[in-house]
Amino acid sequence: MPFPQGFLWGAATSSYQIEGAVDEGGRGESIWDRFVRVPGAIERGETGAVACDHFHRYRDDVDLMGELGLRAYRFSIAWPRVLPKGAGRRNEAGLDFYRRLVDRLLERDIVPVPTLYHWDLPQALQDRHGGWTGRETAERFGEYGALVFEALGDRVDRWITLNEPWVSAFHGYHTGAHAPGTRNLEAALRASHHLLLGHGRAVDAFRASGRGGEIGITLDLQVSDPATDTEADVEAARRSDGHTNRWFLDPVLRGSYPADMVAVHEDAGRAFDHVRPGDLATIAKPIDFLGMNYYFRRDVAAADNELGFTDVPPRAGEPTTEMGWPIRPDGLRDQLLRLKREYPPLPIYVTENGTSDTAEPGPDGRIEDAGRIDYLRDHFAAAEEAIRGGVDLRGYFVWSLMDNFEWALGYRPRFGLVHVDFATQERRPKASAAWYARVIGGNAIVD
Ligand code: IFM
Repeated sequence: MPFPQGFLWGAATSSYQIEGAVDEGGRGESIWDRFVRVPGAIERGETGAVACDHFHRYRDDVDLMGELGLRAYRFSIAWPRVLPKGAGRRNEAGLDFYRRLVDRLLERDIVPVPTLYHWDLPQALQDRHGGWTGRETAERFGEYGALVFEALGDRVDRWITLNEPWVSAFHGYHTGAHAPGTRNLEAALRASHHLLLGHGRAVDAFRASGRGGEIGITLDLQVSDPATDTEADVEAARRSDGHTNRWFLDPVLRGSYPADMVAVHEDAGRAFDHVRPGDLATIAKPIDFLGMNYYFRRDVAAADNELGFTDVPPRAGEPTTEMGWPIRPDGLRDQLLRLKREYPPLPIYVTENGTSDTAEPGPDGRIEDAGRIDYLRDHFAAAEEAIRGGVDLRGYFVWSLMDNFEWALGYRPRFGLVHVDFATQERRPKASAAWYARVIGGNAIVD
C-alpha cells in the first residue's frame, strides 16, 4: 500500500553532531563545546570539534542526498554560529553558511526543514542566565528565531522550533548526562518551562515576520507500558507518560500542564513560581504541525526515587538495537493513534526514527546493514497502519543521514544511512541507503 501522494521522505541530522568547525566562521562557544571537555562526560573523551566536517563538505553531502533521492532534509541551525554570544551582534558568515546550504538543497529539489534548536545553546547564555533555567534565555530564543526567519525566510517555508525539549531539560539539568551537566530536578522543571516559552516566543516571531510557511515543534514521544498489572506499576507507567510525553504535549496543544504531574511535583514541594500569567497562552499558540521522534516503547515499574518510576530492561530474548533499546515498532503506530485520539487534529511528521548498527565495509566495500533495513521496514509499516487508522502523517525523516557524534556516547553508535570513516571523512552509502532510495522512489515499502 503506497503512502499519501507528496509524502515527505527525508533524513535528519543536527548541527553539533555533524558540522565540526567549532572555531571557524565566527562561531561562538556552545554548551556542548564546554561539556565535552569535562573528564568522563563523553565516552573516550570524544568531541564534536570535527565530527563529519560537514561545514566544509556540505556541498558533497547535499549531492549525496540528491543521489539517495531524498525529498527533504532536516538539519539544525547552530545558534552560536548565528549569534556567537546568543544575543546582540549577528554573525553574517554563520547565516551565509546556512543560506548556501539551503540554496544547494533547493537546487536539488530537496525541501529544507531547519530546526532552530538542537541542544547547542550559546555558552554565553549559560554563563549569563543559567541557560534554560533563566527566563531570559527564552526571550533571547524568540529574538534569535526572528533573526533567522528574516535571514532565511525567503528560502525556507517549513520550520521546527525545538528538538526534543524533554532531552534538553531533563538530560541537561536533571540526569546531567548532557550539557550543561546539571543534576537537579527543580532546575530541569524550570528549564522545561523556559524551553516551551521560547518555543511560543519563536512561533509569535514567525507569525509576526509575515513569512508564509509552517512552523512546528519536535517532541520525542515514547510509549510507557506497566511492567506488571499491579496498581503501582500502572501508576508508574502513567507517570512516565506524564513526565516524558504529556509534560510537553499538553502545554503546546492544550495550554496547560498535566494536573496529575503538577500534583506530583507540588506534593514533593517543587516550586512552580517560574510559570507566569500568560505563559501558557504563549506556549499554546497554534502551530502548523507536530514533529514526533520515536525510538522505543518502554516497560516501567514503580520505584522509590524522585519521580516514582523506573524503566525495566527489555524482555528476555527480545531484539534490541545496539543502544540496548527494545525494537517495538507497534509503539510508533500506537503513539500516532493516541495523538489522533487525545489531541486536537494536526498534521504530523515523524521527524526522527532509526537505529544504530555498527556494520563496517566488507571486503567488497559494501556495508550490509540488514538490521537497519529490517528496523526501518517494520517502522514504516507501523506508520502506514497509523495512516490507515486515520492519522494525518505527512512525512518521515530517518535518523540519520550519516554516522555522527552521538552525544555522551561519542562516535561508537552509528545511526547513519551513510557510513562515515572518521579518519578520512570518506562517505559510503550503506545497503540501507539504497533500500531507502527504492522506498522513496516508489513511495511504498519494498522488500
Ligand atoms: O542522535 C540523537 C538525536 O540528536 C536526537 N534524537 C535521538 C538521536 C539518537 O539518539
